[in-house]
Order: sequence, then C-alpha cells, then structure tokens
Amino acid sequence: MKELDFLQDKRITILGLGATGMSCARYLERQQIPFAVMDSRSCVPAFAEVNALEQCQGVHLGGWDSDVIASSDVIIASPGVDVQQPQIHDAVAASAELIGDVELFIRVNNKPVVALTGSNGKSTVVSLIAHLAKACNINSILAGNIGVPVLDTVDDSADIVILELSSFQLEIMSSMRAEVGGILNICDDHLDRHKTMTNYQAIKQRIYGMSKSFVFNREDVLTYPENAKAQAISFGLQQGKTGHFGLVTTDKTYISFGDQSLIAADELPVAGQHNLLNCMAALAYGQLLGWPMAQMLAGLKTFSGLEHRCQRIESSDGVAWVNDSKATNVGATLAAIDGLAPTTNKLVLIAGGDGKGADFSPLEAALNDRVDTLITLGQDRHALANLKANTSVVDSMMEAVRVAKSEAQPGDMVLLSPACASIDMYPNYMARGEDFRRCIEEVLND
Ligand code: UMA
Ligand code: ADP
Repeated sequence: MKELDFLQDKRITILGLGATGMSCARYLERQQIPFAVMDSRSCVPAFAEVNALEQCQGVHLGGWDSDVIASSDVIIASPGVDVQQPQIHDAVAASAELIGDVELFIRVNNKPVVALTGSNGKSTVVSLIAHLAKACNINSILAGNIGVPVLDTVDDSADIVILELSSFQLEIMSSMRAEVGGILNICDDHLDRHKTMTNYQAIKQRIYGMSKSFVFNREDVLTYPENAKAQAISFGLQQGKTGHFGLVTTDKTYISFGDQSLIAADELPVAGQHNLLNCMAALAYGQLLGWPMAQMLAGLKTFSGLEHRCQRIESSDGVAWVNDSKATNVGATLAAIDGLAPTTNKLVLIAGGDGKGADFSPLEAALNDRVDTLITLGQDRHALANLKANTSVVDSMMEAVRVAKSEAQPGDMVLLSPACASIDMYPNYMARGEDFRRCIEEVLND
C-alpha cells in the first residue's frame, strides 16, 4: 500500500453511512486515522458499529451539519450523495478536497487495475472479465459498483483489480491509471442527478482520461474515446476491422476478431444479442491485457450470467417466467425485449417503478411492435401505460403476476424488465426480483 500522507492531520468527514461509508470508516480505523461521519437519515443501521470505532470523532445524523462540512479538509462522499449540494460545493470552493471511496482506494493501491463503466451490462461484463481471468489462471479482485466497496477488498494474492464504476463514482475520481478502461454503452440514466445527457456522458468519458488503453462500443458514438492515440479495441454487432471484435454470419453466427471467427453464438450459455456484446467487451479487455485467447474462449463457455438479469425462473406451467429486475433504465429493457422477443410466442411485459426522470418514449415502438401485453406498476406506471393501448395498470407485484398469469399460455413468456429503479416499492432491485419469484410461486400454487 502507498503512503497515506494526504490524510494525515486532516479533518476528514465521511458523507453517507451505507456500504461505502462504512467501508471507508473501517478502512480509516485500520489505518488509525480519525474521522467524522454524517448521514441525512436520523436512524441508520450502522450507527452502533461506527460509533464503537476508536477513530470515530463524531456521528452526525438527521441531515448535513453545515459547520462540520465547512470545517473539513477532506470530504469522502458516498456514491448516493449528490456532490452538487450547496454545503459540499461551498466547502470545496473553500479548499476542502472532495473524493470518493474509489479515489481513496486508487491512491493507496499498488496493483494493476482495469475499470469499466456504461449504462447497462457493467456487472455482467466485469464478472465475465473476472471469469476469464480465472480461466487464464489469473487471480483477480472484483469490486466497486457491483456491490463490493473497494476498500473492503484486500487480497494480497490478487494479480489484478477489476473495477465496476458508476457515474457517481467517476464524478469524484482523478488519480486512476487503469491498464484498460472502457464504456459499454451510454443511454438515458440518472438524469435526476446529472441533469443532462451531455453532463452524464462527460462524466462517463472521464474513465478514458484515467486509463492507458481503451475498450469502446463501435455502434454507440457516445462511447467513442477522444484520444485517438491510445491503443483501443472496439466491439459491435457488425463485423470488425482487423484488431476489433464483431459478429460474422456464415453457417451460423460467430464472435469474430477482425475476419477470424472465434466462437459460435450457440456455444455460449447466455442468451440475447446484448450478451454477445458483453462477451466481446470482456474479450477486448483480455486481449489488451495479453491473456491467451484459447483459454478465454474456453472460459466464455462456462459463464451462465448473473441473477436478476434475464434469468429464467423455474415453473411447471410451461410459461417462461423471466426475472430481469436489474433492468433499471430504458436501454436495459429495450435490450431485454430485443433479445428475448424473438425466442417466444407471446411476450407479456411487467414494467414500472421509479423512472429517475427518464424519457420513456424510446420504448414506445418496442412496446407496440414486440410486446403483446403490457402490465405496469410503481410510481411511474401511468407514464409507461400511456405508451401502449390496453395496458393493465396495477398496484402491486402480486396483482401484476396474477394478470400476467391470466394472459400467458404455455409457450409464452412473462418478462419482468421494469425500465425503472425499484426504490419506490423495494429496498433494491434484488428484493424486487425476489418478490417477483415469490409471487409467481404463490400464484402458481393457488
Ligand atoms: N445518504 C445521505 N444523504 C444523501 C444520500 C445518501 O445521507 O444525500 C446516505 C443514505 O441515508 C444511506 C447512505 O448514504 O445511509 C447510502 O449510501 P449510497 O447511496 O452511496 O449507497 P451505498 O450503500 O454506499 O452503495 C453504493 C452504491 N450506491 C449508489 O450508487 C446509490 C452501490 O451501487 C454500490 O454497489 C456500493 O456503493 C459499493 O460500491 C448501487 C447502485 O444502485 C448498486 N448504483 C447505481 C447503479 O448501478 O445504477 C449507480
Ligand atoms: P449494470 O451493472 O450496468 O446495471 P447488468 O449487467 O447488471 O448491468 O445488467 C443490467 C440489465 O441491463 C440487464 O438486466 C439487461 O437487461 C441489460 N443489459 C445487459 N447487458 C446489456 C448491454 N450490453 N446492453 C444493453 N443492455 C444490457
């Protein structure tokens, strides 16, 4: 680990006491560096744990304490904290240093890092990169937005750190020099926080300024890196030029590198075009890192995807019930509809939740052309229902599943792919997916 001089004798305030805030508090405790913590909520589950830490100099709950923020030398903000808030903005203007947990990690980390961002597919691709690393006998640590705060991951035997980065994390990072950095895609997301697509894209693009080589999506111009001199590998659904990944179709569809066919799509356990893109993106990382292609291709054949992402739920009624609760924006739901509609007879879609200020209109054509029945729930259910005639607007997941059951016959598919965050009804997308599974079980056993 590198020096911690930048934290010595500084007044440090951690904002947010969720997974990230607690990982920072535990880290500073291990380093014997004093800090204060703050949370907008007046009651936080981590209160007892943080209060018991020797280095914890104060726990401020129930809102921001402006005096404590104003007198901080270093502010460590959790990703969920909007750093444009006036108190934080003013403290930074008056010389406080604003960082996140990933920036702190990068400043003390000695291991090579690769980093990935994008609006959709991040967790799938970073997990795939870790899976390919294993297939190449490389020890990796997987952390970041995927749910494991970076400072909670200390593994001296690791050869490489694989970071999933959100826009919230990238916004307050500057020191990373990743071996490879990439953007999978950029679509409308988190605009309630970042306000404009231009701003959201600029924050995502920060990853290239902090990386030595790049991976980008040839078919999404918003992901193009500006620095044309760095080594870069692209991926896309069309055949790629020499040195780039794409698809070629001869007797069947293959992932290709230039004009060389590498692996047939039907040899992969994951379904849908979006997952072909995800496989290509992961291969591009491995290629830039010099990993052996034959071992990576063998690894691809044993990656079966992550929970709550286009995941089939076992049922005995002949209907394909698919849990895509992780589809928390319009782009993810479009990818799921495009990937799955061709594989089923009738498609019943359950969508809705907190739309985070997004424009739902890009869904309209897919809802009318590819979805047979639409059922909407959650805070933004009416906005979604307005896009398609005869939509069933419901008040609960149980009601959604009951309506879906009455609409679907054997050979049909019921897809939960909300295009929205879950926080209006659930603690997180996992809880929403589990509730979907529980409701299916109950309704099928009625
Ligand atoms: N809080 C405040 N004031 C605020 C906002 C939050 O006090 O204005 C407090 C909350 O009361 C709570 C704590 O901050 O006590 C929560 O912090 P947080 O929202 O940053 O959440 P963490 O538990 O630290 O989890 C974060 C990421 N959460 C967000 O970005 C919202 C997790 O990504 C990430 O896995 C984790 O760090 C580890 O790195 C989740 C996510 O939804 C999965 N990410 C978004 C996405 O994927 O679209 C970006
Ligand atoms: P993230 O971590 O970026 O949220 P995940 O891998 O968790 O991404 O996948 C979230 C959702 O995004 C999935 O449920 C799926 O519907 C959709 N998705 C996955 N890969 C892609 C992709 N390459 N392009 C568009 N959508 C995708």
